[in-house]
Amino acid sequence: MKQPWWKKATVYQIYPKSFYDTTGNGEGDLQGIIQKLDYLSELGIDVLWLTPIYESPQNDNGYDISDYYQIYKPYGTMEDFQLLLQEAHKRDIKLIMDIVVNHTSTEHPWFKQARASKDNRYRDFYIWKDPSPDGTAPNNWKSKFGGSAWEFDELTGQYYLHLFDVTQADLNWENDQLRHEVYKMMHYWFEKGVDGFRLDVINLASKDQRFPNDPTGDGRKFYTDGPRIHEFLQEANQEVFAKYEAMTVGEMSSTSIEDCILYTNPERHELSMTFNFHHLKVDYDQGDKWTLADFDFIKLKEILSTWQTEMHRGGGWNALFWCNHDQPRIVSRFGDDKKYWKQSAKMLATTIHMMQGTPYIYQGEEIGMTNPGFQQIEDYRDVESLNAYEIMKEKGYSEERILAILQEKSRDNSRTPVQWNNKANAGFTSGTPWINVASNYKEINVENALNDKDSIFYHYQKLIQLRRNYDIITDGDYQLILGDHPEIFAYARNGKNEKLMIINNFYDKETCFELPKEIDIEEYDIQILLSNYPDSSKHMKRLQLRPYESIIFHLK
Ligand code: TEU
Repeated sequence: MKQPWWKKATVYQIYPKSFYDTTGNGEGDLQGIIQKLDYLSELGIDVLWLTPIYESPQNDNGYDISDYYQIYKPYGTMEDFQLLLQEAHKRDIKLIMDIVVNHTSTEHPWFKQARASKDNRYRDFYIWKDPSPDGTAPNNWKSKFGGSAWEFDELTGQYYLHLFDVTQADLNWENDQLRHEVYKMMHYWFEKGVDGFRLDVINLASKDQRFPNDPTGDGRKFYTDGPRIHEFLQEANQEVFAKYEAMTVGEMSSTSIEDCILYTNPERHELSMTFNFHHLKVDYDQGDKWTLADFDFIKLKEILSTWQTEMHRGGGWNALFWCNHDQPRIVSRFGDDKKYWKQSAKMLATTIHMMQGTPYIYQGEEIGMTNPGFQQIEDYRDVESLNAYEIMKEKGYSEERILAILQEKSRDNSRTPVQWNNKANAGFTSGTPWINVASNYKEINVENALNDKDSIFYHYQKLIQLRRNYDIITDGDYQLILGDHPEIFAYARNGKNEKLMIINNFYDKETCFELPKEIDIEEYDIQILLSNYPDSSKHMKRLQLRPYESIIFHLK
């Protein structure tokens, strides 16, 4: 069977607001992306994922859509978009759009209509409920951005559901007409020539219609991977995705492996692949994001390995990633953004890129951008961070403690402008950037990366090439090695007559790797494909690994 094209692809995520500004208004734009396509070509990526560029009041930077058919004006026009698509395709780069259909902005005309009266024909496009008998919200479900998930609307005396911000009202996927409006909109973008979609929190679209109270939780078990979600995705696939050679990646919040196998096994005709976030919760204390904790390295290995093995077994497909616009920068998080900045950024890249799945690089990751370390609340822009700030204040946390938590956890950590060069505003804009540039831009920037043959950029470039040249990266079995080792993340990828061994030191001190006896390497020739030190040893049986040392061996 012919393999779908996206199995050997590497995706690059663009957060347009922070990518490159050509107008001087302080926000990036579509022309800015066009101007940087040659740079992205040089990196070697196959697909661009654009986070939402539609008309939006931007309360959640575009994840609150008020018109699915228009481009957000500060980003440019539909002509700019068409040109971007054309220029990307010219360079053999595909483009996928971010589709947000769990909710719309409350500024969307559907919601404005729905809100107007109980018998409006759009009323049922959203989720409205009467107050509880005691006058409070219909149930205790919580918004992911803090507080209740229900908002009372005076005019009609009912509450509407919002799993995110109060300006992001959840759509009612039980309504056939709504679903068909969604499919119609998806066709519109495919007809324009896009190559697929990233579907925002799509596994939250089907709610338990009893809307029960959740005495021991926040409600998520009643809408995560909900009762009809697989049916809805099969319908979307049949109505839309199957008609194009589309790549679809579902963003799955708090999902399970069992469900992700169902979402992505090709026989099910749902999606191409899924994002899950379990490996990025290993630095949460008691499951709470707004805490400071070291990351649990053993757990990290366990989670990533289980997803590797189980998805493979079940015929599913993983999206591989460390970074996106919701996550702090990985080099600041599981690496060392000071002394071993370069080594640790490369090590982290190798660890994730040699797994089975489709890897994603988030803008700036390829040059080792770090968290900005903002010092005051005024520097933050993100609705989630600003809400969390208020909630922590109410809990009585000191200003100092809150700022320390935000410095590690805020989504704004990844949203600072791409650092292009060492000039004003890192060359991102000639105006005032919508969010401050990280102060290390004089050292960490694209220009420096391109001028340094040993840069993180060229390491990513090589990883992308390796994936293209070695089928075993796409097809091989995954095997965790020395799972209990407190410093080393090692795994093998096993093919028919060959093997890859990926050996990574996750810490800033030397450690020793000893090859377990049961792994027989005698019959193979050993070659190093990539390492982050110039002189790594080929003596795989016993390796003295330097801080953050990372080596890919090919055995044939
Ligand atoms: O994120 C969904 C999501 O649940 C998270 O990754 C979220 O940022 C996290 O739970 C907060 O702690 C998606 C988008 O990626 C995000 O930017 C949007 O804000 C969100 O959906 C709502 O559309």
